[in-house]
Amino acid sequence: LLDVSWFSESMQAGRPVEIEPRHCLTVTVSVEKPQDTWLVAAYACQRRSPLPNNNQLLTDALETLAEEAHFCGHEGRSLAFSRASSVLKALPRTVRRVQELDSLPCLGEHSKRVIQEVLEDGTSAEVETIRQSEKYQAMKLFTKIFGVGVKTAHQWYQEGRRTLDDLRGHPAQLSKEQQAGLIHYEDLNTPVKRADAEAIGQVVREAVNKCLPGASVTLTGGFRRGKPSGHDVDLLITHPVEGQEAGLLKKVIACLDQQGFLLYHSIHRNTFESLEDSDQEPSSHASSMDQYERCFSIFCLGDLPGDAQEGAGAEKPSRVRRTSGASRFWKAVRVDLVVTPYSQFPFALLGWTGSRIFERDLRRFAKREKKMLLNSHTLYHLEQSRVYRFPQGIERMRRK
Ligand code: DCT
Ligand code: MG
Repeated sequence: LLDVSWFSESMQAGRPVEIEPRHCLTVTVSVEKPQDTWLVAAYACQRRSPLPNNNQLLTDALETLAEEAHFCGHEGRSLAFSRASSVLKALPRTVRRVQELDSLPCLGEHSKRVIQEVLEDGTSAEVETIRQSEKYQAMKLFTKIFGVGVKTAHQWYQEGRRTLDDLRGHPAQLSKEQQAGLIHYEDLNTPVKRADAEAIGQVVREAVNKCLPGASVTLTGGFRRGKPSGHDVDLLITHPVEGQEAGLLKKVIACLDQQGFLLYHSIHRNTFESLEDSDQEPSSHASSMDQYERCFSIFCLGDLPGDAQEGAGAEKPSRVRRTSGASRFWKAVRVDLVVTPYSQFPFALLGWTGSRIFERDLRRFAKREKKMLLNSHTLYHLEQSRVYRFPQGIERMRRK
């Protein structure tokens, strides 16, 4: 509040008005939220991973840059932008000024520049140029096809292909997986809701228990992190008696196929050595791909015809049903089925829960800070040359 008496005297005397602190009667200081809210750990596995994203506009921009770098084969650059985005996702409120980010890890100059642009103008010219570019649009379109990676997408782009119709014209050049991906393109790029994922989990659980009573099916991936929707359904299968799971996947797939639930499937056998045979140091390469037996599949998920008319906004779980119905009350959904021996299940569960950056940082944290190698099969102490085992037969012990 200004001392108004002084102010009006000066004005009347025609003196220039210069306001100084001594003319102030009271001073109001507005204090920003304390800095400690911005203390964010450098490893994703050490920071909070809230589901609500308070900085969607910023993280979308950074993820476009990450995606573009990935399309160009610049994995280090792509990872840097993904890490910057992951840090912003951990913040408890919306960023207003770029200076607020000074104390945060993983934010390079380039990321900060883009963030500043978005904060000031609502968009970043660089990001918009990428989004409009022919190459980015074609690469995005192609890599969203099931079974198509960056290499194939890039090759098609180089050959001058730009649209899905350009691919449909040459089906013989596509793998079986890619053909299925193209047929169900729209469905597979429509988010899967939690209720649908749980319905599919239940159908698989019934088939698994028919083939091997006592086996368990666990919904993992983004749904296990609490996400309300995802791009696929990730299911882990195991049995408390180690070894019983061998040969199970084939039987389960045959059972599901017989019931008409599968639009596509391909089984890949496991490539790991049994833990019994190997007390050696596990491979330390950064790939997140594990070596379990798995089936990449496309399920047919459908509401019963009556459900469409009921509606009235009420969301009800869809049911998985046969493809043979005359009406189009069904949707194709990507489902990954992964079979793990019981002793490796905890590591598989941890590895398949995600997110991608969380898992990457967890492995980095284990190696750098704890001198341990972690992957989706095991945990190994590098200095003690020791494998950490999950106690076998724990279920039997519990029952006793
Ligand atoms: N994963 C990983 N590294 C990768 C890819 C996947 O560690 N490069 C792990 C973490 C998540 C899990 O596998 C399942 O993968 P996705 O289904 O691709 O991820 P998601 O988090 O389940 O995403 P969405 O909800 O979209 O399916
Ligand atoms: Mg998933």
